[in-house]
Amino acid sequence: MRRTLVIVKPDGINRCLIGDVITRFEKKGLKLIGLKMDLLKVYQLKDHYVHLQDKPFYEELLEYMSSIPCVLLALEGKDAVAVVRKLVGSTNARDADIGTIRGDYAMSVQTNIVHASETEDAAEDELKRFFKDEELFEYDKMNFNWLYCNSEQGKYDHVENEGKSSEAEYFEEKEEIKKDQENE
Ligand code: DAT
Ligand code: MG
Repeated sequence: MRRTLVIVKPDGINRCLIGDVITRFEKKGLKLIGLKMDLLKVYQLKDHYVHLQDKPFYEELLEYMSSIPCVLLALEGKDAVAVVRKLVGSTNARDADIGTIRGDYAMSVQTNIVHASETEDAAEDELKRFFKDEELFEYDKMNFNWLYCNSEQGKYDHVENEGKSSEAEYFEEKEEIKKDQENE
């Protein structure tokens, strides 16, 4: 399972979209493992947006993101980083696909409702930047077995022969191992 960060930005807060944004991720099947409101500090944002420091809109971006509190979500799921980016849509909300959060709710390249981590490495860095360890939770959620099949849950990971992904193959493999052991 992977973890990723989503920030409901100041425009998302002002447009009364916190609930809608959380609902989309929940309904998709992502597990909320952290949730809080926080006024983001400029020093945090300077790290967060370091890749944009030479852009003309950089100062404006820092000011906008620190203007009012944001809502931060830590989400967990299989391939969570890529899945969340797909649900969020492309940066320029006018180009974003309909059905995505940005495509459905926004008109701008900057006031585009949410931030979502771009890569798995970035996600881990960003979660550390904005959440303390004790603000992220591990718990069993009862929809897990309805969301993922056995191989997606990693139940066959111990099978030596890679590529055995279906349940039938797994049990065939187990039978063979059992027979071999009996014959030894
Ligand atoms: P994303 O948020 O899709 O990961 P990014 O990392 O390139 O996109 O940019 C981060 C944020 O910076 C983006 O959500 C809004 C702002 N931004 C990006 N391009 C911009 C532009 N041309 N003008 C104003 N703000 C921009
Ligand atoms: Mg980005």
